[in-house]
This record gives sequence, structure tokens and C-alpha cells, in this order.
Amino acid sequence: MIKLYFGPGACSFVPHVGVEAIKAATGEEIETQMVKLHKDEQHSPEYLALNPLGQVPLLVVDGQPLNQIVAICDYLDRRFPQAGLLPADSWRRAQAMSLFAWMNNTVHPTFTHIFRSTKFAATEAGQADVRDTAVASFRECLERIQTLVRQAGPFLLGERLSFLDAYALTFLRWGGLGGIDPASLPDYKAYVARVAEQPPVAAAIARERITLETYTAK
Ligand SMILES: N[C@@H](CCC(=O)N[C@@H](CS)C(=O)NCC(=O)O)C(=O)O
Repeated sequence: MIKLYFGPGACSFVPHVGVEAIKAATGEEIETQMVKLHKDEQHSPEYLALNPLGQVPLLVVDGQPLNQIVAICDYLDRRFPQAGLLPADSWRRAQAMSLFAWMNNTVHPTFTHIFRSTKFAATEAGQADVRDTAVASFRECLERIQTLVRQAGPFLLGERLSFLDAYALTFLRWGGLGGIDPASLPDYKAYVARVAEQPPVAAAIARERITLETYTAK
């Protein structure tokens, strides 16, 4: 039995899209369980027993927990290659993992500095500085993704939807929350609209009850 724990709008959206794609491609029953991050459910004793890091996503396979997006997605792809969520060819897979690793180890933590600046500076002025610096870095990351989107098509890895598209969609949503107007990244915005229309992505968006419009002009 497989179960994915996710937080609405969080990075767990990446394996969540994968789970929906796998269900559609194979008919496999995979359970999804919402963790309300704003209610701190990720720090409940029951959840911490499964994931001592107190984070989503978490995949539980026959009672065994697995954390970390890249590991979860690699496992899902190897177990259900029919869903085609990562390339099968060794070189193309390595290139995909290279981009996936950058998203996970650079873009994602940059946003953490915007969203959780209190973790990175003690004073309000310091936190504002961390936030402003991180917004500028995050914008550079989004611009790199927009360049990659322009070179690729219709999806980041070409013809097939992959985990990377779900991550890219999540980053543009987060950018909106951080004050980055998606209209200033028009090709990225159009690509995300295209990604959101794909049935597994639309299913995950509906299950998480999230919208793409997160930006509000100041
Ligand atoms: N390195 C982890 C990062 C996971 C992560 O940052 N999860 C965030 C949501 S995007 C979380 O659960 N935050 C809850 C908290 O920090 O309390 C991974 O790749 O899975």
C-alpha cells in the first residue's frame, strides 16, 4: 500500500502530480493524505513518528516512510515507469536529475528564505534584508526557468509532462506570494497555464484546492 502525505500548495505538489499521473496510467490505488501545515499538523507526534523532519512530502510504502522530494519521485518513477514521469534513457535521465537537483537544492531553499526569513536572521531589519535579497535571487531562478521553457516544449523535458513541470508550476505560484508578478515572466506564465491543464496536474490542483493566482499588486 502506498500513501502520500502532502500540504496544500507546498512542494509536495511535485510527487502529488506524479501520483495522479501514475493512478491514471496504471490504475494503481495510491492514497493521498492532506497535512494542514498552517495548523502545524506536521509537528504532531503521530506525524513526527513517520517523518522526524516535520516536513511534507512523505511517502509511506507498505508501512515504510520515505522523505525528500527527489528520492520519492525517483522511487515512484522506477516503480511505475509506465507513467513516464522521468526519462528512461540514462543520459536524458541524468540531465533531468541535474535540473531536478538544482530546483530542490537551490530554487526551493531560496524561497524558504522569503517565506521563513525568521529562521535566517534574528532582527526584523535582518529578516527584511534576507527577504529582499532572496526575492532578487528567486527572480533570477525563475528567469533561468523561463529561458529553459523557451528552449523546450511543450514541457521542460520535451513532449512528456514530468515532475519538473510540477516543480516549475509551484515556483511561479510561490513567486506570486513573494511579490513577483507572473505577468513579468510571460512565457513562463503561459507555460504554467499549459501545464495546469494536463489532467494529472488539474487533479492535484483540485485535490489541494489551490489556485494559480497568488500574486496581489501592492
Ligand atoms: N528537502 C525537503 C524539503 C521539504 C520542505 O521544505 N517541505 C516544506 C513545505 S514546501 C515543509 O514541510 N514545511 C513545513 C515546516 O517547515 O514546518 C524535500 O526535498 O522534501
